Amino acid sequence: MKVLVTGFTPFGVEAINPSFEAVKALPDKIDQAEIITLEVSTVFHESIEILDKAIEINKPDIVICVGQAGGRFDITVERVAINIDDARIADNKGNQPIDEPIFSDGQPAYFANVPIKAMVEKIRESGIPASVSNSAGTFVCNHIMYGLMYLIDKKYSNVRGTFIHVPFIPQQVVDKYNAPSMELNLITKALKLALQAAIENATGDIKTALGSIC
Ligand code: PCA
Repeated sequence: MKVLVTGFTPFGVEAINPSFEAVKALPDKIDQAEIITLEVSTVFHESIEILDKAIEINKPDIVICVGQAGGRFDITVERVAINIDDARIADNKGNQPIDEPIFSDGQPAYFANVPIKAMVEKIRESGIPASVSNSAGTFVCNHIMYGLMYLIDKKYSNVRGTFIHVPFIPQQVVDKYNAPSMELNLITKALKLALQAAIENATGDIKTALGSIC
């Protein structure tokens, strides 16, 4: 089995992106699965093109894209991606789409097709806070998750995947008042556990109450 794991380049005012820092620290193998890592630019559409090429070349069974969610305190495994770009800030090439569909021939939304609850439970069992998220936002992270699930729908029907958001690491919040952070080694450990759960629970998710009440 092959697993492709991507992280993003730094964006906005940040000099570092904990997603790729954690991804590049992953081992080459988890159980019997080969782990392939890739840094993706925080740029609308270009990110999906890079991902598409990487899937074509590496032929992974599972694809997990990872990104920074500054302000979240825990590891969040995303359930759904929506067909909209609505950027509050520009991406790394100055693009700032507002209320534009990602693919005009795509579904309004796609659900993750890996066992997200098994992934969350496995992380929590090791004492690291994690939850299911029902929104990946409307910036480049939702964009690449939507792109991944669109590509799976249109081209790579045997691939399974989702997106995982990770918090800031401590060095990013030194000058931010009251902002949560998580040690990089814990983020890497959580990603490893999430990948393990995705590899182990290939055929389906577990039934456990991890929904949210607003
Ligand atoms: N986080 C951003 C885009 C890149 C990243 O790491 C997001 O949540 O959309």
